[in-house]
Amino acid sequence: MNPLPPNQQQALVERLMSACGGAYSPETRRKYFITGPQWAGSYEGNALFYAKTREAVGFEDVIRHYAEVGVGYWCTHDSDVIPTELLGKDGQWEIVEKIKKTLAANGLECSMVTTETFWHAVWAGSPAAEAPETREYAKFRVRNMVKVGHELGARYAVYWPGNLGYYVQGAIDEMQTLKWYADALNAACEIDIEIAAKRKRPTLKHCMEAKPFEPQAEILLPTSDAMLAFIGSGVLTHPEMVGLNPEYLHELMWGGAPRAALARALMAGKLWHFDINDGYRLKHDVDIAVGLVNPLDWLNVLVLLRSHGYNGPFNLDFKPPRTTSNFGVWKISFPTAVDRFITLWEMAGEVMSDPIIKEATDAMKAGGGAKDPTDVDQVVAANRELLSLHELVAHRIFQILVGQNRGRVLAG
Ligand code: GLT
Ligand code: MN
Ligand code: MN
Repeated sequence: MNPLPPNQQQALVERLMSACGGAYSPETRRKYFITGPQWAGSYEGNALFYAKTREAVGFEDVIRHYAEVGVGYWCTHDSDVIPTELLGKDGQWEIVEKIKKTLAANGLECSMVTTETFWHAVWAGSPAAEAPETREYAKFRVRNMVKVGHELGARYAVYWPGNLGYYVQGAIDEMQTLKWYADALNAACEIDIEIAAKRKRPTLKHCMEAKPFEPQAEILLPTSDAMLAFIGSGVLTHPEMVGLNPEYLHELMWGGAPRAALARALMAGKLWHFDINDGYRLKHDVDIAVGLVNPLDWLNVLVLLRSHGYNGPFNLDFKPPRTTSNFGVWKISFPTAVDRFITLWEMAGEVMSDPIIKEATDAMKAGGGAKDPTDVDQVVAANRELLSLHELVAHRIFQILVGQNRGRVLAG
């Protein structure tokens, strides 16, 4: 093949994307509660060991591109769109007005707002640092974001505690730090109750997000389960207003089963928001797009969520790879992530109504009819053949994933 000059490369990308086929229309994509973060669309490809590979894009472009792709909802950190120095000042409200106009012009809604409490130098000692002024500043930031959230029409607020942890041991008292962190969440909930009453809107759903390894060496609330314990520990003044935003990869990173973590959150009635992406166990936060690493597990995740009526947002919290250009972010990264999600969601419906899986599951639930359940040999014998169906169900789900249930046959 001859080298392809740069001015012909976008055409190639477009031709190969359309050759892929299988794309949903923007109208179809908008029917799902899929949300697009400002920080994902504007990610410039930089990280600890990486320079930027893409140009900066502002919220006007990000929102317009999401609209073109068919992502109907947008979310943001405060400092993604408002310079830190302007937060809470008049200049903030001018920007918020522009955001409202841009959302309306593109037919998007703001689903969620989140407070950045990890990036700026002020958070070096965490949002629950020793100095009272740092903690007052943290309260100011979360309260301010609740106000902005109501103004933008958001229904959710997310909190990733970021630096809540330590590098060196003994420098912080874990109990004290957790109580101080609770003070910030309490401040957010209390102002939310006031604003919601004035505006005759429901209060926001305040969702905590855990990440096990970064950015501190040791993390005080590393998993969704740790956060459930924190919510139920008595330190929150409004625990009923606080739930979870688990991220698929963050549960996988510590070696957990994301499905089981989600099930525990569902059992607690706290699965309110869900960051969708993919990656590898026991590695850093690679934020790969949904379904590119673990499609079979993702299919099963969506069976679980569909079976138990999850109706919150699916937030595209992935990072378009730094090998992808600004053009590729909107031509490849977002449309393909959305389409894999929709495909897996619809496939989950196939799993749920598949007659083979249904019959196998019903048979296992009915059991073998042992007359005496205190007779261990009888119980084992009664289920011996039925339990082979576990493996058959797993195989059937694989067949659904690759289309064999619809007659796709390879070779032979
Ligand atoms: C940060 C983190 C994400 C969180 C964001 C929400 S911040 O990018 O890595 O997983 O969802 O604050
Ligand atoms: Mn996330
Ligand atoms: Mn992540």
